[in-house]
Amino acid sequence: AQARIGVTGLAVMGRNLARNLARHGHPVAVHNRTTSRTKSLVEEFGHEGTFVPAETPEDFVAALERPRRLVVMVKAGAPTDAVIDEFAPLLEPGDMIVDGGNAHFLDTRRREQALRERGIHFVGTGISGGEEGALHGPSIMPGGSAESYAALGPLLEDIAAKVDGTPCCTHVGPDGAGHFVKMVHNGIEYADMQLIGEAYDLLRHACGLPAAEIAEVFRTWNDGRLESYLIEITAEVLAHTDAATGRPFVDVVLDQAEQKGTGRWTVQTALDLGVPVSGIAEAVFARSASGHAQVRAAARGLPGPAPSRLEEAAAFADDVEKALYASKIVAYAQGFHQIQAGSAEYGWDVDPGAMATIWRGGCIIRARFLDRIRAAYDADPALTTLLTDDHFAEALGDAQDAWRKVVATAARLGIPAPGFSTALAYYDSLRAERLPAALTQAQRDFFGAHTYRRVDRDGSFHTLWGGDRTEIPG
Ligand code: NBP
Repeated sequence: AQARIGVTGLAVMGRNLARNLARHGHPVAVHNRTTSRTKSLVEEFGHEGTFVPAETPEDFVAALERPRRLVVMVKAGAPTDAVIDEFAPLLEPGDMIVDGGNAHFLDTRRREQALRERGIHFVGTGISGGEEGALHGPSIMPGGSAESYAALGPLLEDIAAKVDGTPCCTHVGPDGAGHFVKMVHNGIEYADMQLIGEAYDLLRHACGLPAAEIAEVFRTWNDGRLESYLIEITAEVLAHTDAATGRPFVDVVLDQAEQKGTGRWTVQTALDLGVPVSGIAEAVFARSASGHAQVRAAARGLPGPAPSRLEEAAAFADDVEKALYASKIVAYAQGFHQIQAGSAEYGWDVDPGAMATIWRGGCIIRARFLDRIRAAYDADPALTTLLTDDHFAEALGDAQDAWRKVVATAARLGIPAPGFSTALAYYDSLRAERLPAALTQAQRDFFGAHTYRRVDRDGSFHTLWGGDRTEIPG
């Protein structure tokens, strides 16, 4: 055995991850179903480190030091099961299969359990940062057993992104915890992108600013508390001119956003867990709505307000910055709520502050903001919601007037801002002394005898709505 670790599945992600390992001095066995990929990797990048090419699964497994560390980077879904079925019979107790694909965490739980019965560690691992991240340092979210992390962690931490010397990799928790957290990460990414999109749209259509000027606004924001990869690339995109037409690039891109499914998984899972991730859900729905071209075409002629423009663009841009920051706090608070709910449901004991720490670099949502989240959980590891952390509560308090103005302006001018609106509604729902949920519950008791609890006495009750309306124990 000559290799410390092996990677099978050498499309963009696997190839770059293998190169990252080799560049860090770890001899890496490489294998791919179609052997030409293995050959071209070694031909093109063999000089970067020690690669041990293998044509067959048997050769690949034989090339690995024991306990074996086998990283699978194939298309998520059936291919992952096919690869596990192919390799597991060749492994021995104590060996590890690391699935770095975008698997659903419930698949990971199923696979982990099946392999655990055979003594093999299955380590479902979220890897974020795309192909550039895989090569230069991704954010890595490994699940699986603590024992497997002891053997794998140092290697993964070595190739992960670093922020202030801290690797963007930590053991998330058992079985599917890593893929769960990666899923929520992607959901938060959807929400973040939607909010940025709305901020752009408001500046464009409420103030009439050209794309290039909005790029400048985003550049300014990127020097402040919103500093992040997503804000940075937004400025780049908005400043870009289409070579063919000379128009702003953003104006020649079809306005229908696609999705691969992790945002949808996040929302589906949140529904199952009963966690309100309205910011993520609005973002997923906004992408779906954008894609329904026929419905949009049918509705295009519906009446809206008379066109008007805001005069004070600079002041409004400041308000939008505040609305964006406040809405972003809400989106992250909801995402972290989901992580804590998933952790409780599946017994993972995920440390939310550690998740903020490993998202600071390597991944798409990397941002200065995540330091604030980590600080919030450092200050109070049992924090119920991020909204009440001192820093965030103060920021929300400072932003709320502007936030309301922006949401009201969007409504008045007929500019859709579902992300900003739902974030504000969530904030106000949590603040409310009394919610109309009391009425909802009373209605439920009326039509379905679902009972209700009272504010002044313990127990559950039912009113005889169809009779003399006396109250009886429920
Ligand atoms: P793809 O998702 O395009 O998968 C291609 C790889 O899967 C090839 O190596 C292919 O082998 C292999 N494969 C397939 Br398809 N079916 C197979 C089977 N039945 N048996 C063995 N191998 C099979 O590659 P990717 O874009 O590099 O992504 C890899 C994983 O990483 C995915 O799960 C993806 O969701 C995840 N991910 C991707 C990104 C990204 O930015 N692309 C980011 C984060 C995570 P072949 O060469 O023989 O066809």
